[in-house]
Parts: sequence; structure tokens; C-alpha cells
Amino acid sequence: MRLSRSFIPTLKETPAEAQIASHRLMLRAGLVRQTASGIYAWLPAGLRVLQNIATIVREEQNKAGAQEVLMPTLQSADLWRESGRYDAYGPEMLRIQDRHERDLLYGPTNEEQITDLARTALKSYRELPQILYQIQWKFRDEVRPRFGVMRGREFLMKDGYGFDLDYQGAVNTYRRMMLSYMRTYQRMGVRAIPMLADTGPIGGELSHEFIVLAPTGESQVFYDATLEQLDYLKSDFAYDSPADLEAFHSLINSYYAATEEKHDTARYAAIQDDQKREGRGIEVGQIFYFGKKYSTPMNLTVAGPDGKPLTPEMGSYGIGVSRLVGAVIEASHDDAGIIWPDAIAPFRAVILNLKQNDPACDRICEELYAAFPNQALYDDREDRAGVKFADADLLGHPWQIIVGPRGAAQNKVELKHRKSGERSELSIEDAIAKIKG
Ligand code: 5CA
Repeated sequence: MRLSRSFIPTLKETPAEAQIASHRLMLRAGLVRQTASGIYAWLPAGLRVLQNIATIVREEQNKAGAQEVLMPTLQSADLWRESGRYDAYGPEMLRIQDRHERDLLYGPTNEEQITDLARTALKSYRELPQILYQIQWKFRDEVRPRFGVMRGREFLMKDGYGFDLDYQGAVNTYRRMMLSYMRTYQRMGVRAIPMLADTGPIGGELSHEFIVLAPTGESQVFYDATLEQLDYLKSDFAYDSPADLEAFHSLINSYYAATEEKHDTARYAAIQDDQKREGRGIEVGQIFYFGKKYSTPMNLTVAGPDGKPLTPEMGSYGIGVSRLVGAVIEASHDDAGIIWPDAIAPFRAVILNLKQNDPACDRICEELYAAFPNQALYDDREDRAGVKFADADLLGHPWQIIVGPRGAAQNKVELKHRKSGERSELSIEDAIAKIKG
């Protein structure tokens, strides 16, 4: 993308309404714009990040054996009356009437809708287990939407739902999802720590939150740093092996992690001092096992081996896709701007032409731009170098390729690595090779 023709409306001033770094930086870098309280439009650079995150989530869900569906955002209130949640959910639910005065709602979550789909489609125990997921917008009329996309009213969630024949099957699905979450977050360049949690309005018996440490997080957390150091991508735990899932579960459980509500000071004190981690945390995902909480009242049954109806055990599995954009920035930025992890950066590199219309600079920039189809942003604006440097740091691309007339005369460019700040002077070919890694 050529910056001179792009729609990346960066701001010099810090927007007054933004209280935390990620919110400020998302507005200043032109990633999003608020259109109503807690509701955001995603602009080109922000949308690229959101889509990169969604792609990683999708790939890891598919590897774990989940299948993607897409359910509507609008749901019939009747389904929620069946589960008993229509009245119980309260004012966070956006209730709507159509022209025939039929009650609808903008889904805050989809347990009812997926249970309805399952009961119309699943007939036999042979079809279980099933894990279905979607990446879809949700609406929760939060009393105090704040911190930008971190606590929005409309937000993008990956919500998955598991159906199993029995308790042990449901536990395996729960562990399978937990393993896929650890791999998902690690690929994005963040370390989210699983912690036992309360189940809240989703209900059920067992739940874990996945927490990223950041000073502006909403809850106080305590954990053993070993949990940040485990490499889930290299580990060869297989999703289809219950023994591997059990081993993964024991590994996670052998290290302490808890939110304030579940904190055990004695267990925390027993951790080696340099491995103790305490701070604020952002919840970037939550998973639930709730047995038959929805399948029983909504009459979801399949024929068992003996022909008798069997009620499946269920769980639900959420990732805050749009919240993750803010959470990653909270965990990875400096005074100058965002520092994107490679895997989700909107662009891999920005090309800074320090002397637009200089034949050598223009030629080299065009050559570099062609070397990264759809992966480089070309700052071809007729602006001062200082403006270009500041915007490059603000937008946080992993690499900056700086093309100035002095170097260009010798076919050299300067390469800056945003995260380490390291700079080197290289030939064009070497710069391209280094960025491509
Ligand atoms: N049905 C279950 C799991 S599919 C569910 O709704 N879980 S949840 O309520 O925990 O939400 C899942 C994730 O969505 C949360 O972990 C959080 O990361 C994200 N989320 C929840 N509320 C908001 C919000 N107001 N703004 C942005 N993200 C949110």
C-alpha cells in the first residue's frame, strides 16, 4: 500500500478520551475510529491486524478439529426463553422488535442458537463429539464501555461450542481447546496464562480465563513464570490422544496461577522468588464446561447405542479477537508507538523514501515495494523525514527500510528493527533477505 493514497488517518494529538496506551495508540495510528459509545469502525491498518489475529485463531481451531460455522448476529428471543436466560441476562442484552413485534436480540453469546442447530441436525451418538465455532460480532450493552476495543459494546469474538457423549469426552474437549488456545496465543506473540475462574452468566462447573499481563489490566493475578516459558508449539501433544491431553493438563496444573478471587497465598509463597509474577491482567479468552445446562432445557438428545435418547454434555470456548488487538498493544509498545509482533503486524515492513522524486531513491523504493507484495507499506508522501520516522514508529511495523540519497547512490539502504532498535546499512538484496527471514 502506498501511504500517499492510503486511508491511515494518524493523529498528532493524543485524544483526550483515551485513558490507556492501547486506546491512545489505536486512535493515533489510525487503526480504528469510534462511531458511537463502545462501537468502532475498523480502518485498513487496524482491519489487517484484526484479520491476522482471526486467521491464527481459525487455523489453530481447525487443527484442533473444530469446524467453522457462521451464525447470524440477530437471534430469536424464543430460544433464550427456552433456556431461561432471556430474563436472567439483564440490561446487557440489546433487545429488538421487528415490524411484526416479534422479539429479537443482538447476540451477546450463542449457546442457545448452537444448541438449537445441534438438536435439528444431530441424530445419533455416532455423530459425537463435535466442536463448532464461529468468528462473529457480539453486542453487550456494557454499563461502562471503556479502554477502546478492550471493553467495547460491539466486539469480535471467536466462540466455540463442544458436544460430547459423556463427562470424560467433555473433559477431553475442554483440554483440547485449552491446548489449542496456548498455541494460538503463542503464535500471536503473546503469553496468556490459564487461570481457574468463576463461570458468571454462561454458567457451569468449570472455567478458565486466559490472562495477559499488562499494567492496565482489570484484575489482579498471580502466577509462576514457568507458564510463560513453556513452548506449546514445539510440544508434540496430539489432540486425538486422551493420554497427551491428560499430560498437557497435568503440566499446566503443576504450576501456580490464580486471579485475586481464587488466590492462595501459601501456594504462591512456595514459588521460587525469581519465578513469581504478580500484576494486572487482561482476559483475552475464557472457556467453560457446563454439562447439560443448555442441552436439558432445550431438549437436545441423540439416540444412544441402545436406541435410548442421550443428552450431550457441552462446553463453550471464547477468544476476544478484537480485545486482543488492544491487549497485544498494552503488552508491546513504547513511548514512540506500537511494537507489533511479526505474526499480526499490519505490514511486515515500511519503506521510507527520504527524498521523494530523487531518481535513485524512487527506483530503490519501487524495487523494495515490488519485493513484498501486499506486505509492505511505502511511505511515498512528500513529507519531512521526521514525520515519516515518527509515523513509522507509531504504526509499529517490525522493519523500517530507510532510503536516503547518500546510501542510494551506493545502492545501500538502512534497516531498522522496531523492537530492538538495531540499525544496519545493507545492500538492497541483503535487506530484502533479512526481512523475509
Ligand atoms: N460463550 C462464552 C464462550 S464462547 C462467552 O461468551 N465467554 S466470555 O463472556 O468470556 O467472552 C469471551 C471473550 O470475549 C472474553 O474472554 C473476552 O476476551 C471477550 N470479551 C468479552 N466481553 C468483551 C467486551 N465487552 N469487549 C471486548 N471483548 C470482550
